[in-house]
Amino acid sequence: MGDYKRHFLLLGLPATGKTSFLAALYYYLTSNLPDRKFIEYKKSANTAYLNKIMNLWSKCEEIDRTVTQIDSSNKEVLLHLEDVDTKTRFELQVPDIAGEHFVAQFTNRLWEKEYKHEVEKASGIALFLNPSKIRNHVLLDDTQIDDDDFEEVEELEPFKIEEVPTQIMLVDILNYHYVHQNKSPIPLSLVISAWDEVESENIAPLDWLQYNLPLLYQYLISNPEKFTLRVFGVSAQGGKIKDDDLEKERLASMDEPGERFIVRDGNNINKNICAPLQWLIAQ
Ligand SMILES: Nc1nc2c(ncn2[C@@H]2O[C@H](COP(=O)(O)OP(=O)(O)OP(=O)(O)O)[C@@H](O)[C@H]2O)c(=O)[nH]1
Ligand SMILES: [Mg+2]
Repeated sequence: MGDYKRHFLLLGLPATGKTSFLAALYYYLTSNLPDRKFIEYKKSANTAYLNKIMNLWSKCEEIDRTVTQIDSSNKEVLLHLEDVDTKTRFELQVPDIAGEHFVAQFTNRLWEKEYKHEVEKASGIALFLNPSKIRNHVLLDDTQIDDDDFEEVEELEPFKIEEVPTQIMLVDILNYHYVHQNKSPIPLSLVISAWDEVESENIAPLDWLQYNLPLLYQYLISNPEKFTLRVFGVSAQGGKIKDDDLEKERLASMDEPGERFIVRDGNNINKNICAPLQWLIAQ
């Protein structure tokens, strides 16, 4: 039985669902759900943090922004897992890092030494995107100014680097990661979170990416020597709990919280919340 360590990065701009996913994953690992792929064979040293986020998740309460926690914006999380089918045991290291950290990588062009070590150790990345938090690109047509409107030029907002479109920021951040890591290509599990909010469109996650973030899509599929890509639509909560009391009540009253999971992988819809990590582990 080989014991080994797999180290993955949870990467994502602020409020993209990283902590909610981790909370849901921890529920899955420690629950009695049938047909689990992985179980926790030994308690994590980060159990207090994991229990805290899991309890909020199970009650459908909003989880604190990771950055607002007093002690740190980076929560080390080390899980001791066993693959149920093969009985292989391994350590899964998934630091829960605040999204602001990734915005700062883009705006300041700097990495902390510690983070560099995280990247060097990583054998895969789970990149989170929240469809309702995307800053869209501006079309050239939107910026055309007629002679009559000339005076308006004076009123244009100054450029703010933190306000560039989401996909530009992500391509840049991903390229940084590619340059500094040791595995080529890097397995990249792209998690489109809050999938419950797009689910009605009945679209495969890869197609969603192509239509909504074409630059990011093209960057990822045209650089197979950099990334091996798989796209998942994931709802860790099962629905909207913010500003929707009825939906929150419906979700919170479900007997089995694991029934809330929605995972879309291609055209397949299931409740296997660990799928994005399972795929990374298999690479
Ligand atoms: N509808 C819906 N909203 C979700 C889901 N998962 C997360 N959210 C919402 O997305 C927002 C951000 O969730 P977090 O899990 O805190 O995101 P994060 O990436 O950890 O954010 P930072 O720690 O700030 O970087 C919250 O308002 C959540 O309620 C989901 O499955 N469905
Ligand atoms: Mg967080």
